[in-house]
Amino acid sequence: MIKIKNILHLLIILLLFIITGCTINNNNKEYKNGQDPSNNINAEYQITCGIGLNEKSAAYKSLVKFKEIVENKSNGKITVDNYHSAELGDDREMMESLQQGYLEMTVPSSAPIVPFVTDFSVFDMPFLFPDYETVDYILDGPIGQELLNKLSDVGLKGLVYWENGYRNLTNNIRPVNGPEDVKDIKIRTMENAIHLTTWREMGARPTPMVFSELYSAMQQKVVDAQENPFSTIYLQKYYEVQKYLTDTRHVYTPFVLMMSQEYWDQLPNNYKKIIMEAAMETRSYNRQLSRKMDAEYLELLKDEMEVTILNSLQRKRFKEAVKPVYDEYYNENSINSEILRDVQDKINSI
Ligand code: KDG
Repeated sequence: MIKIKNILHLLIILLLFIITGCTINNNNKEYKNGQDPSNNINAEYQITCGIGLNEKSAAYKSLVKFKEIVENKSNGKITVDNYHSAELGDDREMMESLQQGYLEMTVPSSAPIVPFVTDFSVFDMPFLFPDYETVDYILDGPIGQELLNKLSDVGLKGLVYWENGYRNLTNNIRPVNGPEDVKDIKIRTMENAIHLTTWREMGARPTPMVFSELYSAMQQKVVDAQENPFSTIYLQKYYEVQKYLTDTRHVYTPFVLMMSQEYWDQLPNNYKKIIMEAAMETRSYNRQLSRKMDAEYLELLKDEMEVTILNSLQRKRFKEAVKPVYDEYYNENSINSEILRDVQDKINSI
């Protein structure tokens, strides 16, 4: 009698499961559409990764390459499923998902990392990196690695730096040739104190906002301006809702390829080696692709927007206008200004 009752109980639960179509849980994870994407039954490990940029971005193309390398080198024992366009949340949400074990990998900008590891704020300093040579020298050197190591203290395993790129200003109010032209312009920034301070110093009115809300905010004129690399401006179609573009190149933002530390720790060493090899291979692939696309998309944007290319004197005036941001950074007790001093010393030594 007990046996029949148990079987009936099981059948009811199974029926409820089928009727409700409730989300498939796999390793404590919930997928947005209720489907478990790891359709490879041989997989021992399944990595799900989310980013904010769309499928045409260098970041997503680099994730596809990462997937290819990892699945080939592990003979399908590790599978990678990639999501784009903030389908799994914005940068902060995805990093929190890594910490909580609901997601294995993400690639945020360095700016949203700052609330987790303050020292990443060094990358938000305006006009810090004069060129790609200094970017690669710092990111791939001891200072860059020291920052990646700090992520482990907050449950995140920093692998390598990919590239978001040099950020440029777009707006709907007027052509911008100097800092005085951004006065009173409502500009969206990433959720980051230094970005806010930088634009306030120039007389603009900055508003922090997650990436996924930016297009509609400009469309509805909630903000007049934003700043992002040329590739993002083109691929997110910001030219549809923005009239003027200036190549300010005011900040270089890296992406950080990172995993859940908890997930990383339980991987066998041979699989950790495969993942690190894929991260290193895609690092150079990503930066080469990012730099190629940025140059190409600037040319395409010239057909869509009124573009101002600053001369050295104009760019110098922007640098002068944001100098107080450095004074504030060095005087701000809560920030480890030693890292900034190290970075500046190393850049000056090149
Ligand atoms: O995943 C995309 C985000 O990293 C986002 O930060 C991109 O530069 C960006 C922005 O302006 O928010």
